[in-house]
Amino acid sequence: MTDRRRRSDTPSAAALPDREVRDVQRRLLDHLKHGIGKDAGDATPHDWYMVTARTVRDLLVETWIDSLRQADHSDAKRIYYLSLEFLIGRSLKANVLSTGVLDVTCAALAVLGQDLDAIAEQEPEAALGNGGLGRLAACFIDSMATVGIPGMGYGIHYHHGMFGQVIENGEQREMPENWLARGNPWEFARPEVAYPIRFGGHTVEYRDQDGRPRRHWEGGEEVIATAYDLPIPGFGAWTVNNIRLWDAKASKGFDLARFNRGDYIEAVREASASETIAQVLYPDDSTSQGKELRFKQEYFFAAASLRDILRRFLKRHGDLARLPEKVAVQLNDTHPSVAVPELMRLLMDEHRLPWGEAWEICVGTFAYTNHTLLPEALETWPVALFERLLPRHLEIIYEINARFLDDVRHRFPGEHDLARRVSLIAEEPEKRVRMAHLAFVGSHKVNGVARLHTDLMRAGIFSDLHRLFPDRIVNRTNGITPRRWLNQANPGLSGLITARIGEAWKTDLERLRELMPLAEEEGFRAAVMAEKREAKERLSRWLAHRISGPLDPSSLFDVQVKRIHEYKRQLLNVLHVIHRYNRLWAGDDVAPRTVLIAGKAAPGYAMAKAIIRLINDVADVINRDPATRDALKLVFVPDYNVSVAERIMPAADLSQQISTAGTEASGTGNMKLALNGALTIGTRDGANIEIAEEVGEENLFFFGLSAGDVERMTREGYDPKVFVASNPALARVLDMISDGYFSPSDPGRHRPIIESLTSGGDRYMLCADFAAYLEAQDKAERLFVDDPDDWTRRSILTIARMGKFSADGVVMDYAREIWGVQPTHPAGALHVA
Ligand code: B1H
Repeated sequence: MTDRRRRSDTPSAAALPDREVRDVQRRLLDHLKHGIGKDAGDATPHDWYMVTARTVRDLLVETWIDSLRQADHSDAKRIYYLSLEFLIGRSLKANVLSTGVLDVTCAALAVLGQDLDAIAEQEPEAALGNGGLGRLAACFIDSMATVGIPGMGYGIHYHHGMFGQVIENGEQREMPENWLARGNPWEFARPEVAYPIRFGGHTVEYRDQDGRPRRHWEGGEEVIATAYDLPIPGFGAWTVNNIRLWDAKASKGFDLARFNRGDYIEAVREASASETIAQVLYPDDSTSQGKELRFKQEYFFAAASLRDILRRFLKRHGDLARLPEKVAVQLNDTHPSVAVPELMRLLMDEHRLPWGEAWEICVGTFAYTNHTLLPEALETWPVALFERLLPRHLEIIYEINARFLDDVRHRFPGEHDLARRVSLIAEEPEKRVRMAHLAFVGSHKVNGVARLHTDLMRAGIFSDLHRLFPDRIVNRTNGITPRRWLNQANPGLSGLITARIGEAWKTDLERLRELMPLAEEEGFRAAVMAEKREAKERLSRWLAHRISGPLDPSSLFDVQVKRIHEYKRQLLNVLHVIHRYNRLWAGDDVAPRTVLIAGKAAPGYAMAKAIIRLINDVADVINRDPATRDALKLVFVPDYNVSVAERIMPAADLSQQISTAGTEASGTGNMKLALNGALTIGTRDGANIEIAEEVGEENLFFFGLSAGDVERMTREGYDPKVFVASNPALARVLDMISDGYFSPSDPGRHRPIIESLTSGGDRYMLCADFAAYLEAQDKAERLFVDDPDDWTRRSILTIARMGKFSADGVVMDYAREIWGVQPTHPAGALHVA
């Protein structure tokens, strides 16, 4: 056990006892023979992946069972993170690093003629999420395990995760994703954990033994929720936590009567229809589509999770009044917020608690994280849909609302409009349930994900609710796990850091501050610069198969990677690229630059897809132009996902975080890039503001309108045309796109994009920020070219000051202030042991 926990960063087979290597080798061959039925001569690369994963999983299992048993037997409060998304990515490398068996695994594989890096490429992505929200959930589970919080994630066992993106003729095409096609070696099926989940039916009133009126939900159809468990080891594998994903099974395999009548197909069809619930992740980031299947997914997983949580609680504790003392349930956005009326239903209808007691338990147990203020992303569900699928929940929501609004009217008698504004039900244009209001009143804490975002919650969409519950909204700025995003993604830089300050930073990121004096050391700067260069070359080699033409690793790597959305302003980035292209043509002296953009567009989001097409069309023209191609390259990297992110983050010089101020709740890619030494060019938005506070505003390039400016300009009337008219460079760029310079075979192709700016009102104020953006870009470039040494010094200072954004510290803050628990081994403790 202790041997296994000896961590290692870099393969150093020389120091390994033969016995250990032989042991791992024997385990690999055992799995190959007994699990796959082959010997080494016949094994495919995928076979090697499966057996390596199984071998590593074996190492996790002991600690996992220990952790589960310990949590079961201890009286400690349990934390449940309910999320419709867990964007896990690949697990092999992460688990090898967490269990500390990198060197011995590499050595054992080498003896068998295999290479761990190549094997790791065989693993399909667990892409059970869209973007930041889903990745945050995955980072939090990693951190909870690392700091020893007995936490568990609950989600859906999607058969198809995030679609694969291919670019054809410059356009995004979605490819179905099938990560489970060849089996998932990390998961454990738990068919014995199964709960019937009801949809439809009706409610009935009856009198209980004491003659009290009670309500009961019956009828409709039932779908069985059954569990799959994914062990997630913390670093050092002292605690291994669990993500439990629910799959849907038909409650009755066949309708026997139909089957006997000979209607075989119809009997099976009904069974498979209920199983569609877990089929596919909704690929929509930041918009709520309002589809019935999505509504069913939300209830299905929230209900199964609560059933499981209550079963576990009741095994140890009889008294449901103690639920908030022993259980915390974090709602990752409003997607699981139907859990609020579901818990009320369970407590009242099944456990016979009176309303007041049940409500107190609910509010004490739940907390809700808000991730967006964009109106199109705020979930509301038609009352009619509730009526049809969850009639009992609608009754409960009405009752919550009635009691809540009574209280509001009582406290603020003169304010007649207040009740309408805070109501859980929107009346216009059709009656809908406001899920954010439901989650808000049903939780004891509601958090935003960066300080500005939280401030805007208080001042904007939740201002009335904030007045009613002044202590409820708190801020918890997002964080990332340094294990995946530095240690795993960037072994070169990690090794360099560890060689100078030891490896304590991996579980205590504030320790990176010890790098600050090294920023002044010429030798260290040179080494960091060499690592960056190496990472850029690595990325270029990998990209060579995917795009045409090599990249120039000495050029400035300018990176914008994130979902494609108008508010994130990839379009502003492209406008700048075209402007540089014009300057090159004009003979201006501009430094060589490689602009990398990656991200997926929601399949139904036409403007986002149009922007991808524009990026590719612009790339096509400028990358081919012999007059400019040595100095400017634009690359759209297809199929952005967690693994691609791991390749890009280490190679970036400049990190573009250019959303319109007030629109990006936090951002987490901004943290990943900065932790890998990229300097940020960005707006005063989301977590950018706090990153600047940490790394020093002099070490990044802020530009443009603040959230306050945006708000004021909107109020006073914003006219993009004024900015176009006064900026010939901008006008020229817009004209080129509009006139078909980048789409000569179809000159009108990109006109709608430009019209959205000029006549469409430019909702995200690109025109207003254009000039300031160019200036910031020039400033960044001058530093990069004129004083690369100073650039690197700033880059080191940036890395050194990113400690605040470790998800470890973030989950510890959640633990102390929202969940009311103390981590068992806080950051750094691993190294005292
Ligand atoms: C974020 C979402 C989101 N905010 C709806 N909202 C979805 C909304 O499937 N849906 O319906 C899916 C996702 N995602 C992101 O959360 C924010 O835009 C980022 O700024 C933030 O960093 C991230 C994590 O908090």
